[in-house]
Amino acid sequence: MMQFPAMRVLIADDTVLMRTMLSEQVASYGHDVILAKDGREALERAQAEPFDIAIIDWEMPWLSGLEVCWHLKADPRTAYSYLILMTSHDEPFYEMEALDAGADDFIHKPVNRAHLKARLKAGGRITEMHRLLVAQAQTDPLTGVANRRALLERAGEEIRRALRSRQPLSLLIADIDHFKRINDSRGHAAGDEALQRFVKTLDGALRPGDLIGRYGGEEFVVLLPNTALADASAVAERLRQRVAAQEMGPNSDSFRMTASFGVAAVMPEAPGGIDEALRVADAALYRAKAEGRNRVVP
Ligand code: GH3
Ligand code: MG
Ligand code: MG
Ligand code: MG
Ligand code: MG
Repeated sequence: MMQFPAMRVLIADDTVLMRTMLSEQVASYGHDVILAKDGREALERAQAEPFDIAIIDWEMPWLSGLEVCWHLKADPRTAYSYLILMTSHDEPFYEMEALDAGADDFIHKPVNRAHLKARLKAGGRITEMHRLLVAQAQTDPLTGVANRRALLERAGEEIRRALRSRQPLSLLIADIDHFKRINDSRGHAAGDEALQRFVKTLDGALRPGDLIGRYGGEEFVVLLPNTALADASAVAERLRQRVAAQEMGPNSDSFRMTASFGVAAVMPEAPGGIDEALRVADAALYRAKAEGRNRVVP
């Protein structure tokens, strides 16, 4: 049975023997290992792929383990990774220096297996807590989809990906029609349930790479990678029909709900980026409402 979460562990040491020994032990617990043969490579690997824990040798050519710790703690992408500095020095001064440089823990060489295991376990607790906080900070608690902040972050990533792959990227805004009436006539709890059902309906009609985010109260944005404007409008139309056909509430008190959709291209048509695309989609949504709701306007 696994004793801590599966983690990505970066191991930086300038001796092959040490790297081999450490990586064998770490991998035996089910973790993924990333190897670096010196401090410079450790930073390169850390920037290229995120990791949860690093075991860093102090004495290495080019860049010492102490300097690696400084750099990793100064970079927001790795600032909360768990760093274990490793050295054969055993005076208390070194331990102090290590913690001061940003190391979270310290281990003596030669490395005792039980000590390393215990330290990985401590790092595993921090890793779990960090993952939980990141997930909570990105998720809308009512519906489980990305919150506005995470949505905008992901939009930035999707724009970069679309640029690299020269693929189109579109988005749509979906806004439930007369949602206030549902709250007013059936109560806020029923309104909450309707929001959850709405998201499930959208989710069930989208592709795995599409991303739903809660943009406002009863407004959701869907990012559609590899999708040009015309196809995005077709997606929105499919969502509109699914929502309108969905039976809501218990059988005795069933009702239906409709939504209006504004659609816009993000890439390559909107050089103003995500803000511009959201503005265009919002204007389209406004027209969809004005023209009678329960419709898609590109
Ligand atoms: P329209 O067709 O023009 O979009 O009308 P609407 O009633 O849907 O729009 P309006 O913006 O006037 O009202 C949105 C309502 O959504 C008001 C707000 O109380 C409700 N709402 C926002 N967030 C939540 C939520 O988390 N739970 C519930 N139950 N209601 C919410
Ligand atoms: Mg060394
Ligand atoms: Mg409104
Ligand atoms: Mg609405
Ligand atoms: Mg609204």
